[in-house]
Amino acid sequence: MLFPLLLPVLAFLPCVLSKTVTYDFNITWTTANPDGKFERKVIGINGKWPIPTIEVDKGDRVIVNMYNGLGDQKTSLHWHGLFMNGTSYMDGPVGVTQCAVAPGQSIVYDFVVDQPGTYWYHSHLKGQYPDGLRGAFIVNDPDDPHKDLYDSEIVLTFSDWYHQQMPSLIKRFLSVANPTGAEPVPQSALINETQNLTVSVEPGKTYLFRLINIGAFAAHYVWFEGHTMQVVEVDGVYTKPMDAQMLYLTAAQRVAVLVTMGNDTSSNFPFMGSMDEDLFDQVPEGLQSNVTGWLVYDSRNENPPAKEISEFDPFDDFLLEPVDEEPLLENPATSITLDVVMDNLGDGANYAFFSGITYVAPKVPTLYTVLSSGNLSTNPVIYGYNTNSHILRHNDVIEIVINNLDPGKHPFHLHGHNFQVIYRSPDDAGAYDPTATHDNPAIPMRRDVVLVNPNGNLVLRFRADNPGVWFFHCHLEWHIVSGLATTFVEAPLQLQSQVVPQDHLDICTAQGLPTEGNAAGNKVDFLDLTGENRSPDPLPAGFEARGIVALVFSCVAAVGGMMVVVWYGMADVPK
Ligand SMILES: *[C@@H]1O[C@H](CO)[C@@H](O)[C@H](O)[C@H]1NC(C)=O
Ligand SMILES: *[C@@H]1O[C@H](CO)[C@@H](O)[C@H](O)[C@H]1NC(C)=O
Ligand SMILES: *[C@@H]1O[C@H](CO)[C@@H](O)[C@H](O)[C@H]1NC(C)=O
Ligand SMILES: *[C@@H]1O[C@H](CO)[C@@H](O)[C@H](O)[C@H]1NC(C)=O
Ligand SMILES: *[C@@H]1O[C@H](CO)[C@@H](O)[C@H](O)[C@H]1NC(C)=O
Ligand SMILES: *[C@@H]1O[C@H](CO)[C@@H](O)[C@H](O)[C@H]1NC(C)=O
Ligand SMILES: *[C@@H]1O[C@H](CO)[C@@H](O)[C@H](O)[C@H]1NC(C)=O
Ligand SMILES: [Cu+2]
Repeated sequence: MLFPLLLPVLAFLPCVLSKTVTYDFNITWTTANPDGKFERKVIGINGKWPIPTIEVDKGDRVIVNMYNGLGDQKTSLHWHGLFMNGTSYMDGPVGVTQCAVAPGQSIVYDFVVDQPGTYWYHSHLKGQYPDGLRGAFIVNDPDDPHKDLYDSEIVLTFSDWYHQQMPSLIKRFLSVANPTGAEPVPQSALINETQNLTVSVEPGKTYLFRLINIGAFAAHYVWFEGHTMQVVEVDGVYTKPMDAQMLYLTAAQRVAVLVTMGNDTSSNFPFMGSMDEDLFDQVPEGLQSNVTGWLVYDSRNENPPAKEISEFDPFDDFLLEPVDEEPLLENPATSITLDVVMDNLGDGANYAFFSGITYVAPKVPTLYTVLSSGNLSTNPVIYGYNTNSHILRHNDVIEIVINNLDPGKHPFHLHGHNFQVIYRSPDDAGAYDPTATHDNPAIPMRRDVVLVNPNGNLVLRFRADNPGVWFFHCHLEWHIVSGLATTFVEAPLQLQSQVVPQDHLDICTAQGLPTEGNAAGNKVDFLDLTGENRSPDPLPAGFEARGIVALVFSCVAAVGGMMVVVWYGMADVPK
């Protein structure tokens, strides 16, 4: 009897297979002590920390009902690496595609995941995620080209850990008391938000390890003692397998590797995350920058300490080739050059600049300005000076040239896309010379976070085939806080067919924030930016960071000197 009824259902089976996965997330404070040295408040979900892994199948629709139960901080969630194609308003960065969700407010994130592989999710409100709101997002794929090469998969997150909370660290970092812009150094390194993690393995089996750096600042050198890795995916892009003994995993990068276990169960093996101390201005005495986990072949074995290695010699991700063999994108219609510089502004704090502009969020999220500005949406002026907005024409090939005029390493991330990495200079090469001949790879590596070398340069390309407002920024949280970000307004006229859900707009309205108008909230005259958010004024001519350092130190010395005088004065004079 049921048979005729089932037939039409079977006809729709391919659609039926994509399911909807719903999560109810109450963002709440809890406490944790992941390095065993200091218990502190952390941002968890539903009273728990670490926060849950989101795991779905390719093609699934994901609905996250998020409630901000923090009481004292706003928040948001970003789905790192997912393109949000057609739903750019679900991307999550505050000031770019939405307002911050205030305590007591809710938001629904609702999107379809059409990419396979290894991602993560985190708060995208200035510097918040290192306080705990960071977790893995895994997309399983029945068509994984490497699926016959492994028996099962294991997710490992790598991160850095601060004992102090971000708001107090940021306040000190971005102040006249820190004129050189020295970034706070983490207290510990973590794997899976803990230390001394053990992973049970079976001899002879091959595992797919999904390695994710969910940290704030430190890149990790990663290796498995006595085992070779085979890289098969970076940032959601399947790659032809390549052997690697050691990886360099910057903040926000993901790498999936195949590791085959030996047959001998008589010993267990350490695997390591070692924070790149080059990133730290100064390495505090006694800092334990290494974190160890163990492949446990037999729980009766002891877990040996990691062997000291003589040098860090990581695998070069530039050599990878995507499985899909997407060819080099030729003849870019637009080339955008971004010069990275750190400098002081008039308030004495140290800021980060892309071509002379440090990012300051606008009064109206840039996406909402696009949607309320009609034909003026193609004029970058309306988005405000300090958003550093660039308009990309629909389907153009876009080239981004990054000249790192700074001695630091920076991992750059683009929302809404991955990009081809067509050139990366070694250290100290200076600015990119477009007139020189470069042998660009015929099939370039693609990913969504890439490292630029100290005082080096980098050339990226992508096609503007995803209308949206996409943030492009350094993924060191300290540098997003100090303004190393720019906004790509991609295909604004095509984007205007997207409709922001009412609950997103209500979040702004309930806080008295505008949802229409230019960066200054002016919806009458979009070209009048009076009242827009601006960075502090530049330093008076002739003032330099060194001057500020001298000034601060002489003040400190003067205050210190006076205190000594007072102290001596108050001490009893010995008879
Ligand atoms: C992990 O082991 C090391 C070495 O024994 C120890 O110093 C550290 O406190 C341990 N970490 C945790 C969180 O227990
Ligand atoms: C979220 O968690 C907080 C703290 O436990 C609780 O007071 C609040 O009622 C919860 N809200 C929702 C919507 O679950
Ligand atoms: C490590 O953490 C991930 C996600 O946070 C989890 O899926 C995985 O099972 C953990 N691995 C181990 C060995 O506990
Ligand atoms: C483990 O044993 C299998 C079957 O005997 C063999 O094919 C394989 O090469 C061995 N692996 C190692 C790492 O020795
Ligand atoms: C961390 O491991 C590296 C590589 O073996 C070693 O050079 C370094 O001394 C270790 N650091 C600490 C603090 O143990
Ligand atoms: C935008 O420009 C198009 C083409 O020039 C024109 O047809 C349309 O009326 C304009 N729309 C507005 C709102 O000005
Ligand atoms: C977005 O979707 C459009 C239309 O389906 C497609 O042509 C384009 O390649 C997609 N872009 C990205 C980045 O996924
Ligand atoms: Cu940076």
